[in-house]
Amino acid sequence: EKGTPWWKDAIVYQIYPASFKDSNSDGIGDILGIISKLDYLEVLGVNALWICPMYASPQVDMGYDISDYQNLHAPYGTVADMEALIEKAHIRGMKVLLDLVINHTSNQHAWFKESRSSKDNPKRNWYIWKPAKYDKDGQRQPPNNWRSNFEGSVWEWDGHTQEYYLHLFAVEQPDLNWEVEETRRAIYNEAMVFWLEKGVDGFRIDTVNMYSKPTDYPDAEITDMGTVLQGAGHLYVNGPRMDEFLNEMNAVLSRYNAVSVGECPLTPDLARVKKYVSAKEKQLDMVFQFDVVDVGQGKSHRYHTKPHNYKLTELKRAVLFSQGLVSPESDSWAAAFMENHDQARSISRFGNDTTPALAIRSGKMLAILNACLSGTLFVYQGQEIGCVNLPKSFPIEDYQDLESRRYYNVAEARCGNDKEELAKVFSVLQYLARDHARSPMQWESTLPDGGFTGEGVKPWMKLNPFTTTINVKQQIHDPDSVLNFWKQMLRLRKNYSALLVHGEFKLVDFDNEHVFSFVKELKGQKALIVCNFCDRESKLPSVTGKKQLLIINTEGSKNDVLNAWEGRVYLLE
Ligand code: ISL
Ligand code: CA
Repeated sequence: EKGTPWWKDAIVYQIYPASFKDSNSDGIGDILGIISKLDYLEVLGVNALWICPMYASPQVDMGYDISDYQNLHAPYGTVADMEALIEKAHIRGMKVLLDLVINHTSNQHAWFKESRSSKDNPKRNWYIWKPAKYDKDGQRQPPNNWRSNFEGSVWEWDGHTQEYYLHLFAVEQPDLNWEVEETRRAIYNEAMVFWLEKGVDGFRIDTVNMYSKPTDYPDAEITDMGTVLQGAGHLYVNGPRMDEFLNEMNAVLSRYNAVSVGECPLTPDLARVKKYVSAKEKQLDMVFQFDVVDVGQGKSHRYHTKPHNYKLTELKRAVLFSQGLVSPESDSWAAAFMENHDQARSISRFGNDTTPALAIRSGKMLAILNACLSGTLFVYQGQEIGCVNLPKSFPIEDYQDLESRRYYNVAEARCGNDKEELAKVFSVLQYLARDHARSPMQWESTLPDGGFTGEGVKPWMKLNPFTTTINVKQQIHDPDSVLNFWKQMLRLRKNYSALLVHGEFKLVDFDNEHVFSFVKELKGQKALIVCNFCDRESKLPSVTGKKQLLIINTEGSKNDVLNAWEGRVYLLE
């Protein structure tokens, strides 16, 4: 439709630079590697890229700890390589989004080095410093009981200046102080304008709802017994000055007509989400809500759960929540996704990865579900070939993510000799760890390189051993592959974009715990989507009217009976 911004119909492919493609056989993915795969991405049918942090960084948190916004992590390449990538993507009509990480920097950033150098340094208040508290025994205590996202307190003691600084994530990721206008201006200029001037089309904005903290830093109520530190996310997200900060940032973005996708954890409040993404509010174009990816995760801590511990109706309710943002009457917009670099593989979570045949079938069914959701669609690298989680035989020593490792270490200390308890902890990581998404892209069947790096070269993280059976090379010429099914689905999404991208989403037969069915509707046009989330056959829900089958992921011999993990899309007349 005329006047619709490009990003509404975009299909965005998320790239994790370390693990996408290594062009020079040092075992680490790089920008030239991405350039070498633009053909592949174009043929797949994506028309925008989101590149995870490629900036200079000590890599404590895989680049989400930035030490210089205007340089690249040397193994990834140079600023000139980025300019080449932007240019080459644009020639193909592909947009480029970068990851904007501005809630915190690395502790190696020049700003933090200055800030920590003395209490009267002009940049002292660019970060959040607080004096110690002392308990009744005169012991030094941090200002409050908040637990960081990567275990331990959010407060780190600095012996040099005798104060604590705040880090909601790792110790090496000190939080910037957004209360200071000079700091905000520096962020906009150094992290945003620099890259906007180079032609990037927008940003995925990391932890966008954490900039405005409650200035009194209250203790969190105790919900996690047995530990002093408490999850406090609900206290530091969506704080009092968020609207103001985002309006200010939006003014910078709109000078360049750039799109914004804010990462928005811990926000189950629809009114708050609507305000973030309503066009007239001039805050963000869309946000990543966590409702879908949080399904099956623990409430007080994401890993305090059991594998496959959720009901299909929970997944439906989560999908409905963000789908409700898209309708012809509203000026808000949604982002649809089931995977990213922080989540395990969707087939292993919501499909069935226990046999290759079921993994393929459920992977195609999830492609149907994803590609029929309204809003802007995001696909994570490897999702298009049906990647599954690392196998059970993949040892904890080969997991690389600091979140997994720290969580496991804490558990190991707690469990002592209780090997059974520790095995339970590991089973949750085998199901949910961020590592499952981060092992290198499976281009070919050969190990250890998987076509990701030079033949026989050891990659920075071990490949998923399933690369021998799940890889691009085998799928690209196989008409029945998951890859070719995704291509078909993306084509279908483009051909029926009014319905599939912009249509109104309505659940059908909500209480059904086996079949996920919904109707998409726009201006009298209607589509019906059914997905059987079940190892057994299920009945096709009855919907009145004539149905024309557009696509199915199985032979589909039986009309009103769905095979295990079967998905179908119908046009309704
Ligand atoms: O992934 C999560 C839990 O394991 C989330 O809580 C995640 O930490 C949160 O969504 C913020 O994520 C983003 O910022 C982090 C970084 O580690 C993640 O990779 C990034 O997506 C800190 O910058
Ligand atoms: Ca390399």
